[in-house]
Amino acid sequence: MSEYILHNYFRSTTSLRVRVALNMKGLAYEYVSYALLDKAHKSDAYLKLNPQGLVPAFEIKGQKLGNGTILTQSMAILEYLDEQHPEPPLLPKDALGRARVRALAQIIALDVHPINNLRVLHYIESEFGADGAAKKAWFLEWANAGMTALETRLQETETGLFCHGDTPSIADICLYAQMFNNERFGLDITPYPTIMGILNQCGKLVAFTDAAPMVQPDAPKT
Ligand SMILES: N[C@@H](CCC(=O)N[C@@H](CS)C(=O)NCC(=O)O)C(=O)O
Repeated sequence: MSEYILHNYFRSTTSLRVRVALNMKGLAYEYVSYALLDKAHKSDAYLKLNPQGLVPAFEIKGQKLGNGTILTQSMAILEYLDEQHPEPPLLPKDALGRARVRALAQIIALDVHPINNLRVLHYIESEFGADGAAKKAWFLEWANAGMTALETRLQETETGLFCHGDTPSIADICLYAQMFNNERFGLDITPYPTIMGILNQCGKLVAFTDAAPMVQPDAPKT
């Protein structure tokens, strides 16, 4: 019996972040799917788990912390998992290293992902008439801005096989997850050779590939 339930969706990149971390830590979990296109994440039942109506939500069975047996916000969940299950670490041991890794992760988690999220794309469509081409242009503008900044930061000496040294951290997790959105919108990755190299390293790790959208139980069978 697993201790955790991940309320998520195969294509959700924030869910994917948590799946990678769980895999890295070797933690089993129950997978509960909410089809975003069917608005399952806006159901009353799901809003009780996460009033934001966003996936993922992470349930710890049998814990009584007030009402808070449900964790939300993927980055908070990653840090919780890292604190509870320190091996292998998702953050460096030194404070400067942690600040660097969090900054790299946040380029994606705070400055790219939120403005390219499904609800934002729906909103610019319904309120401002953005068609498919306009939504793609919107996505690419902000994703390329983030990738450009990240590629520049990755020229720093702390970068190794991964974003920080030779082991994966939350920065690599965010980058790997973002890659799937980038691909869906046809972002050209070739201007970002360091990012490409790091993604290649992530792709060698089963913890990452097992978290990929198309191998999840709710992914469409092809
Ligand atoms: N900051 C939140 C963002 C969660 C989020 O935006 N999840 C997306 C899927 S990747 C979602 O639920 N989107 C549904 C929508 O936009 O309606 C986190 O990191 O957990």
